[in-house]
Amino acid sequence: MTWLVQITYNYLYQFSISWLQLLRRISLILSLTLCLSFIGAIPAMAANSSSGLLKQPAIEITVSLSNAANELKFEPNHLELVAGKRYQLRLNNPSQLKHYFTAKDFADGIWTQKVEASKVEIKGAIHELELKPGAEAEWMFVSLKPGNYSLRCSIPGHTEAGMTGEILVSN
Ligand SMILES: [Cu+2]
Repeated sequence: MTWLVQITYNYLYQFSISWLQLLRRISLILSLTLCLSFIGAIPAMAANSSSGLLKQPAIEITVSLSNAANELKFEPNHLELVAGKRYQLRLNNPSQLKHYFTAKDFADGIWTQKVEASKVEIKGAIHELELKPGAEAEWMFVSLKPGNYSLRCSIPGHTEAGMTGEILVSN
């Protein structure tokens, strides 16, 4: 009789071990899947953009980098965008100095369709644009990630002189 108990016990013990291993495996697979789907979220949003978000008419925004009086400021220096909308950001530099439109964190949270400047079209990730005196550029993008981002001109001394701004992307 005892041997039967022993066998049953062994069987149950082994069964519970393999059950535990199975559970562990399932949770590992689950967390891996969650991890992968999280990593895949941004490209998935971008892929979504190509079908739906990119078809919506672009909202035009014009920003001047400095002005004819060479004042070190963006005009306007406060931009308000809405996540999931398509934008055409028109940049121009009416001054006699070169300036930068630098907004790295903002650029990380958008999906750039293209940047167009003097018959050249640039595609891919863009974080900063340099505009020489009299230059114009057009940045087409879809804003994705809500947040409050800082904008600045990265020419030495310009940020310090107040050539800064903020870009608010709301939900
Ligand atoms: Cu500047």
